[in-house]
Amino acid sequence: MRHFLIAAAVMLVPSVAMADWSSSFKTLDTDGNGRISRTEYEANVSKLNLDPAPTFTAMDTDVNNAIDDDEWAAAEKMAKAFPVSCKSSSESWCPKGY
Ligand SMILES: [Ca+2]
Ligand SMILES: [Ca+2]
Repeated sequence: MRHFLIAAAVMLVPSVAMADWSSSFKTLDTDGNGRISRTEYEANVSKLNLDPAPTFTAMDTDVNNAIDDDEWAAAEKMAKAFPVSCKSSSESWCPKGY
């Protein structure tokens, strides 16, 4: 039983190679109000080592100058769907038609 639990715990540890977006949200939301402001994003995005990092404008789909949970989740999906050719570009965020 003990061995089973250890094996299960190992499988639950996320790959360190993948960015953990839900903890990244907390890293960016420095005042803890549940939304990432443009100021918070631009001050802290470099800590995440995202390559490429989405631009604030690309994520803020309702243009209220804040990234909420839903917008962050959408950004995660976009980033993980990024084609390799897109990643080789230094452009901040690929055009929608890729
Ligand atoms: Ca905030
Ligand atoms: Ca927004």
